[in-house]
Amino acid sequence: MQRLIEAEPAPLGLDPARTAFLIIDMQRDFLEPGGFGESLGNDVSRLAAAVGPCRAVLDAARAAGLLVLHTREGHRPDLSDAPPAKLERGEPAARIGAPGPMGRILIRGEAGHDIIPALAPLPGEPVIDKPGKGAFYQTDLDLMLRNRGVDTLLVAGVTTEVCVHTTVREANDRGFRCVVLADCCASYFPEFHAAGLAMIKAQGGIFGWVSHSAAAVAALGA
Ligand code: TIU
Repeated sequence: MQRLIEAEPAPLGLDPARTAFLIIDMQRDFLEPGGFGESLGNDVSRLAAAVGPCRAVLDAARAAGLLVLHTREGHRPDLSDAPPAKLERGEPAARIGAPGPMGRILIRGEAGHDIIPALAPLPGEPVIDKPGKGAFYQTDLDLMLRNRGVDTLLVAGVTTEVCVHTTVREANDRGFRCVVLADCCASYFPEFHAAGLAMIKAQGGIFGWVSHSAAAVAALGA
């Protein structure tokens, strides 16, 4: 059954059977002190506002039977999937792979790499481990979405202008309609969050739509 979600630049029709909720990198490494985000010099408390709205949409998406997918940015313990150009940035003691209070920074299997407990995946919900900022790069996300007949993505996560933006740009070029839920995303830089959302919906929705959690919950519950 077709639903309508309030969005900018215009409302968008969506079929729950062809819509997925994609939650990007809501990991301890980005949201909690002692992880990758803080190692880059960021105030990680700025991301907390996205958790509640994200949880509300997650509950609605599960109730509506949407495909829910979670992504995590991170690397193999031997760093063989991490480009040198990514590894060599930052203070040596705080680089990817360095030890921290939540284990080695941005490494798969470490505590910091986990999704935060409030948004923990349920058994059966795909978790996509990605080595880059975009969720399509070197992953099987595209295959999973096409196998399920998905054409529309509701997108949440962090950070707005980095992994959310990169993923939405990748998805748009692959033919997916992306609705970015503004209050379910966050950035260490409020001005980048605002500009990132503005860029998506400008020019008639040049690479997507922007909406918010209440509109998504309303559309999914209708
Ligand atoms: N640093 C920053 O803003 N973001 C990232 O490094 N990765 C994601 O956005 N997930």
